[in-house]
Amino acid sequence: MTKVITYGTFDLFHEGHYRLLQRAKALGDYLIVGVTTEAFDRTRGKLNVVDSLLTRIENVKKTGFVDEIVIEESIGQKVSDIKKYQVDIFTVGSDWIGQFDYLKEYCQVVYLERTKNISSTMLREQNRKIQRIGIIGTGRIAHRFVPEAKLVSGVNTQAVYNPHTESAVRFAEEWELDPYEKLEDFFAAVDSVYIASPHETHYDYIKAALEHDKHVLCEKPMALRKAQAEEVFRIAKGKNLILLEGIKTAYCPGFNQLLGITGSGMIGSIRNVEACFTKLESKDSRELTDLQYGGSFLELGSYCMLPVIKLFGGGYTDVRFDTIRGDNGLDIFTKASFIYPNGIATVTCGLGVKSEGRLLIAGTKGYMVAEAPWWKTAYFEVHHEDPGEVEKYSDRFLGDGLRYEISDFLSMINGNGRSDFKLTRSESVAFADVMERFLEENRSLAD
Ligand code: C2G
Repeated sequence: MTKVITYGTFDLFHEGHYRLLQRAKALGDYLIVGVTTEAFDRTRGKLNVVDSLLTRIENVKKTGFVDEIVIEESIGQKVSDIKKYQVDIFTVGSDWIGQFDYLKEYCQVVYLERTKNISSTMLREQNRKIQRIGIIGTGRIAHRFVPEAKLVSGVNTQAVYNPHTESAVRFAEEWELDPYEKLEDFFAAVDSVYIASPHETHYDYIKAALEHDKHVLCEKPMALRKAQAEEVFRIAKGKNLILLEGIKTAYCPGFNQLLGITGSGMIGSIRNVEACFTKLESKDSRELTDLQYGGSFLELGSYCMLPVIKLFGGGYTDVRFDTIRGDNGLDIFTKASFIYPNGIATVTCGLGVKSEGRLLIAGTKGYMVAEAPWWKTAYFEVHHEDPGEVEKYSDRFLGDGLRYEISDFLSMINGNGRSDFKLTRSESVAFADVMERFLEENRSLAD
């Protein structure tokens, strides 16, 4: 008798799960399925699991393919299950290719092709749709998006668009998605879009997506002009669609804990915010060669402005930019100084100058400090007058951290949980306003 084992969360049970179990059963005579506990899913960083363990087990059972169910509670369990149940074949979907090769020491390992397209209308008890997400753009950040989205239950990344067909096809092959070269067809295949194209194309893509009634998660900087940001938010609101700027820091648990503490009054009234982020880039990178839309401020300014605008708002009385330029005239280092009626802030960004990359928030009773990489907030300290009095805070920042914004995006679409306070429309408009001022001062804005 050939014994087969597979594992999964099997949340919001769909045809991808069904087809996986069907083919897993066909690999042998006896199928064991390990269903993950909520606690295990939490430790491996899976977010938004909706169904209870019992419901998920019931759904797996209902397929009729399963001979035995076990509960998966920890990372090391697969090896012990394989030994304990004398398993011949371990199988899992191809989205895991390579990751379970270590089990080859104990049994045969088979990766079954993942089901690319999940129908959005498949009805379940809760009548909840799987959000079919399509990606516009195929650069570095788009590559990070797919594995992060996989860890958010209830979304399925299934399509990619790039006007350069070759890039779309290559990306689609790597991540098992459908490539599209026509925007109309792409929009028809998805419920919402993630925009990760070059900065200057965001506005047109956002408008097009909203016109096609798609929710939008757009990489930062979402817009480079204030009026454009206001316009797209107006359209989204009028159509009851979600439009969210993807600044990952805004959605991560550690940064929200930090903001919560500033709000508690623990360091008194905030008077100074200094945020610095530098990342050395090679001279021929897009960031340092695109004379119109490259440069340190456009690349990193959104992260650094986030704590400033969150804590002080958009009502500064003055902002000035001091830049150091590279040989081609592009800013390789920028300091933006904001003056508020009751506080001051500096934002420091570097692509060709390296600095410490710290976030410092000073108040009338103490200060908070988060060292680099504070934009992936995992640890920060609260200091007071007495240097010995230091409170230390830490939180989880898992993987590339995009899962947090994807999870909030999904919650907003489903209308459960009010996450929009994490990055409000007026805050995104304020970022666009600063970007526009910077571009006006530093470059002639091309229309
Ligand atoms: N699957 C699939 N097609 C999809 C979605 C999922 O073939 N469109 C497969 C997955 O590859 C996996 C199974 O269905 O083999 C269960 O998927 P999930 O519930 O998402 O569980 P997963 O996070 O993949 O857990 O220890 C757990 C395992 O590592 C797998």
